[in-house]
Amino acid sequence: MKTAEIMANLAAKHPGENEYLQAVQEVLESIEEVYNQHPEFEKAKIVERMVEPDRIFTFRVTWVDDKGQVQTNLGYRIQFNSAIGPYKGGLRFHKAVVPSMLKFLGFEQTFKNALTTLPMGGAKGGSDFDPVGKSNDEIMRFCQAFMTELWQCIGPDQDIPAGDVGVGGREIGYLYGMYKKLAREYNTGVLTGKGATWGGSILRPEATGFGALYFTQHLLHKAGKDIAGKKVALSGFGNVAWGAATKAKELGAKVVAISGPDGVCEIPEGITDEMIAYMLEMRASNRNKVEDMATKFPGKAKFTAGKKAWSIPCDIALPCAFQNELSEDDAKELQKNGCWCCCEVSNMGCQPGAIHYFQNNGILFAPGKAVNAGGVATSGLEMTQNASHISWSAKEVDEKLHFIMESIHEQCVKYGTQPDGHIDYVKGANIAGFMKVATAMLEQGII
Ligand code: 2IT
Repeated sequence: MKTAEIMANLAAKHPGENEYLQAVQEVLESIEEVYNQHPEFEKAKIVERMVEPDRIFTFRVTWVDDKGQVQTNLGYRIQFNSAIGPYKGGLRFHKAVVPSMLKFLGFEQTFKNALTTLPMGGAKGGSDFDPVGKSNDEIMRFCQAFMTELWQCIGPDQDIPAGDVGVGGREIGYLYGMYKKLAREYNTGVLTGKGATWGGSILRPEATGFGALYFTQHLLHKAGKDIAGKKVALSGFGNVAWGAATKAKELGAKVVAISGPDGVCEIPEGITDEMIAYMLEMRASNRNKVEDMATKFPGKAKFTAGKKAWSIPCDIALPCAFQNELSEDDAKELQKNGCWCCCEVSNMGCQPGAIHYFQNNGILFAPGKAVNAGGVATSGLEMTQNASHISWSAKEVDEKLHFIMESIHEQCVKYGTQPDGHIDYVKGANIAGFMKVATAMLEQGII
């Protein structure tokens, strides 16, 4: 495989799509050696086919705001790869959404879903709609307008969206309501992350964060360590950060920082249950300000404007917010302040320079597509429950999630253990996911 040549071709076809190119580059670097041992992959041009989405839907979404003004946004669904199952992946509502962002996410999703042990292909979608400052009614009208186009692209056996940044249980509810009206289909399996009373899986809201902590525990145990008593700094305060904070606290860690676009809240005594519950209210308010935590809990949470969670001394850093949120300089600052482990919970949360810095300086590091796969895995469990018209208990779902995260960790160890014995989790996750998708593509012929 000629990585440089493939990257140059891709860059020429998708000029300026830096996030997409960054995600592809990381995977190709990891798999090059294994790929070269399989001439049948080269002959079938597996990599050249895998880096391009199967298809992209783009549509206009027009809705009316609370002032009666007409608003227009763009909507997308990118069906990336269906080699191992129907298209599956979240919807992101964020003002910075552009095709490059959704292509990177769809590409990552393909490998992540392959790691979950479940038969799901990769997809991503969303809109440049900005939920910040919107009322509940505006969110509903936007979701309904978005679905008037999206419904044609999806189906319980074709493509199953879920939430991502800016899309949680509330949005999935409005989206499903409109899907039902348009499609006259009452199969709840068309979306995951639904409400508990209408087909949603118990533990799906918590699953990304819980799964991330289960993975972190496996990684730490493998390195002869444990999370109990350790200081954890995490970024964000949305659904993923909430689940991660809940489980970290339950496992005996002290969550000493959460952050938002406005700055960081340092919590020297560790986050409390009340604060964790308040994270949900902060998300629902659409204010997007972590400062609200300090206002609500004066003396316990100390807000500093313009600073990241990575400025707070910790043992373990958990990026839980957005891509490229942790730079090489942040990685250096973390290490200086005593951090020795970073598990990426957000998709591509660390910049390439940060990953290389961690890896070259003995800091344990694992990539998002392994660490955060518990979210989509539990979406897969939700699909299974919907298809068989049953609901599992929290215990059943949690056991399955545990099993899946352990299996993902094992796959990373299997494919990522280096000749000197240390485990390269980036390589491990990328090679394991790639081998599964590539084998499926090969067996299905040139399509
Ligand atoms: O990035 C992700 O894995 C998600 N946003 C969840 C996708 C899903 O289909 O549950």
